[in-house]
Amino acid sequence: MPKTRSTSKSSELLPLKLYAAASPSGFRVATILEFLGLEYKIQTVNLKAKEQKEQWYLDLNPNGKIPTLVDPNTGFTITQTAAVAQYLVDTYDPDHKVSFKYGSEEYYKQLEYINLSVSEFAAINSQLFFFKRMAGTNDEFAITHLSNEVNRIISVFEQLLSKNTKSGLYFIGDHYSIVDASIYGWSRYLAMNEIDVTQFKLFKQWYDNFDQDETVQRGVTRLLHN
Ligand SMILES: N[C@@H](CCC(=O)N[C@@H](CS)C(=O)NCC(=O)O)C(=O)O
Repeated sequence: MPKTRSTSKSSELLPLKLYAAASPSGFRVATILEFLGLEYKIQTVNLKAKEQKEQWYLDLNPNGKIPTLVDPNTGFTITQTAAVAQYLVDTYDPDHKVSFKYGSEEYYKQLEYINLSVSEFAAINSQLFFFKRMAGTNDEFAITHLSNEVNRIISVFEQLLSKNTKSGLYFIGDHYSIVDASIYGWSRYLAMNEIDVTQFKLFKQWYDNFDQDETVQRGVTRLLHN
């Protein structure tokens, strides 16, 4: 069972350090840090300049991608957004503001949806983004296949949202969680990937609400203007 630190004494905590960029994975973690009310400093990693592949960064994150979180309060360095999200709630969310109680049904739903978010939604969107904007060729087969997959996953999200009694507001239960933050990352880039979400009514409603949330916007703004 995870051990949490008391956030009531968060003023005694040293600021956490987030290595990130204004990109889907950066927005996911910044949003969670904001929801938890944690102090954090951002070091922007210049992805275009390939700073993420420089040795000093690879020493922190051998996978050479953002984000990386360094927590001076525990001495831990964590990479991979799903692991960072789990670490943050295990360590700093004893009251389950953005998570669910260990061992509950909602806890396992959280695990399930986060896996869907990182292993399919994020990974496939990221490949689609590459073929649409970076590959320099027009590979119609890849673009059609990946666009169909993204649409399929959003239709799964639509079903998940409809199953929640708070239909269209939160993925699980009656409050935002690391699941919403995780799915939000690539949801911000669907228009850029030319994915039209108008047919997914609950997903669109969920996205608009989350995107307009003041706390979410604080994290987004910090990354955009760092
Ligand atoms: N599985 C990783 C994916 C992270 C990722 O794809 N980060 C992108 C930005 S959103 C990145 O650093 N791209 C630069 C690169 O691939 O070199 C995670 O969840 O943290």
